[in-house]
Amino acid sequence: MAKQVIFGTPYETGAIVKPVEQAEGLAHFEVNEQADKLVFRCKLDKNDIVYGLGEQVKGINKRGGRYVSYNTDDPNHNDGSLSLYGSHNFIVVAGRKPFGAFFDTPGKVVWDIDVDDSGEIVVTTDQNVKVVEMDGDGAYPIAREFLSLIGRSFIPPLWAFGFGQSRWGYKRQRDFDNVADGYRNNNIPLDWICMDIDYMDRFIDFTVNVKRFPDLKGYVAALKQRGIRLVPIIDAGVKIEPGNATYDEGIKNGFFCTNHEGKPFKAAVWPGMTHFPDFFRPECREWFGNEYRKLTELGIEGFWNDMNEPAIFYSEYTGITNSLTPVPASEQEKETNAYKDYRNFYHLVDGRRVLHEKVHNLYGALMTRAASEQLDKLLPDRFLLFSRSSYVGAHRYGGIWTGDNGSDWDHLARNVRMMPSLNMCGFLYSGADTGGFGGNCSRELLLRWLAFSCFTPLMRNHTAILTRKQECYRYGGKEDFQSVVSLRYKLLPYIYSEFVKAALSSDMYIKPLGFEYFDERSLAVQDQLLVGESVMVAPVIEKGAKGRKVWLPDEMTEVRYDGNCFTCERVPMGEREIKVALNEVVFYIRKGKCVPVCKGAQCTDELNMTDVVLLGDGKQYRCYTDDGFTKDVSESNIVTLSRK
Ligand code: MIG
Repeated sequence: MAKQVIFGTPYETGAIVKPVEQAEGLAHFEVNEQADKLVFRCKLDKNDIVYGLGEQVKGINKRGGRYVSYNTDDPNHNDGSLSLYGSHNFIVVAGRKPFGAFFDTPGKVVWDIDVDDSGEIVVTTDQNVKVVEMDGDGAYPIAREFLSLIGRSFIPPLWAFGFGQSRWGYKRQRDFDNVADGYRNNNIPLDWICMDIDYMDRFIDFTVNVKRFPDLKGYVAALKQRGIRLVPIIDAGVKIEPGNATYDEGIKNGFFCTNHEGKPFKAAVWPGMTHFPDFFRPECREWFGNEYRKLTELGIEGFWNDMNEPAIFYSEYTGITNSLTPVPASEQEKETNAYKDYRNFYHLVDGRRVLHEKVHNLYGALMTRAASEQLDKLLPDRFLLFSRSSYVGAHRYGGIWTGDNGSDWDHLARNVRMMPSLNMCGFLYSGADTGGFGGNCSRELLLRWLAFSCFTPLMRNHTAILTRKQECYRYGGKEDFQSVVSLRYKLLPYIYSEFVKAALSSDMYIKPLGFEYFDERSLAVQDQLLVGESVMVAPVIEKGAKGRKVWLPDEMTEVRYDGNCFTCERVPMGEREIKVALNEVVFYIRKGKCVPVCKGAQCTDELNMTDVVLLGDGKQYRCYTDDGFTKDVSESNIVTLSRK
């Protein structure tokens, strides 16, 4: 049962969609009201595990660190960083008396979780916050109750579960042809290619550089014939330039965030000086969302929203900021200039001027909502949409990627640990930049990362401008890449089914092992996960490793895919040392469960998802299938497959 206590007059974030009973006071936290903040304290038992916080660094178990919910563009983050691109204020304390807590505020929240073995959680917010507490029989049922409170996850079309290729630096049609040809000619499957900022006319949203794309509409159609979709980027800032239709209309209607004087606030991002749309206003969301029409009319069916923390290079007040000069971890507690800018502009919320800082964490989420609500009207079928910045609730409107990471093994490990936390907070359609954004990705790292991303709903290879070319076919020995990426397509009947079933039943798609196995090893493991109801993954995430140690909490079927066939072997409970070659992916099927696999294809349009074989020792599998794009996603599309 969930109960809530409201302190002050918090801004309604829209995160929770079900009615929650009011309580007299909090059951798990002691509250201390100070002049300008609220401090919540909760004692931890020695063995309590603290799960949650979505897009955050460190472990699946959050004990031993400070975390700050304050959406931040930090391309150089590491395990000492305090804030990333999204804020997901939900935790579950699992132990003798499990409970969950959601601190619902669009402002900053500071979490000190057993820092220096303090044995307590200290949560600091401003005076206005809604706190929802949930009791339950364990971490998993509590997380599921939370998911039911925040509403159904966004469900993209099937092609969005195919493999995507991206690079900041693709400019003209030729570059996209090269990617399409590179994948098709090398028989490595591909479903979509991202268009980064260079497709636009001088980085102006909703424009297309016609020199680079003389006939984008024709080109979109031609690529679609080959089973490849184009997914353009949209940035938050609108270029200040009379004649830019989006700017003109925004000015005419007063749709932009304002400065102290009530004039549109100016900040520089990629297009130069811009104004930020005031997504807090419904009429502004409708207007901005409708602008996507300029691209859907050309046949575009998917978008990614960027720079919506919002990221600011410099502003009319504060000069150069952190986006161009990253703040070293040691100095992160000092304020950056972007943070100062957040005190320099305002939103209009229900007719009242509200300082951005107070509602900061909702900005990107509301951009996603703006796009999603209108795309839903503009397009007959499901669409792909994912955002960089987010807050709980935005998961109903789109997915997220985890922002700028790096081409190193730490980031792969962090991706693994972050996935279950994101799922707890609603973000089922998520994933990291596979291969890493900053830096040069080695062949080995890319193959290992792809082998893990095979299981994340969003599977996209993305990298920054000036880094080593990171498309799979750029590396020697293409057979290894064919093997790993084709596994994704063979697994799609399972991945798609498990994703949709999780969305429809307020469930997680990726879980910590400790949500279903309660032995000491399973509760402690940080590099193995449960994927859907049948699979456990144990990815190789160590440089130079020929394999790894795997903890089996139960007897399972070990499945090895090497590009030719699946080899299955029953393996006993306990620790196991396995070898995994670079062309292989090894995963486990739980006792009594099965996984449907199909033949695979070069793209989802060509995939036959009904002709499947069941792996594992289970008798039956509940398989979700539809045409891949219908908006009518329902339980009635689930069929029970039985082993012949
Ligand atoms: O300031 O559009 O996170 O994925 O390639 C960088 C260029 C802006 C940041 C995104 C990244 C994207 C890049 N963008």
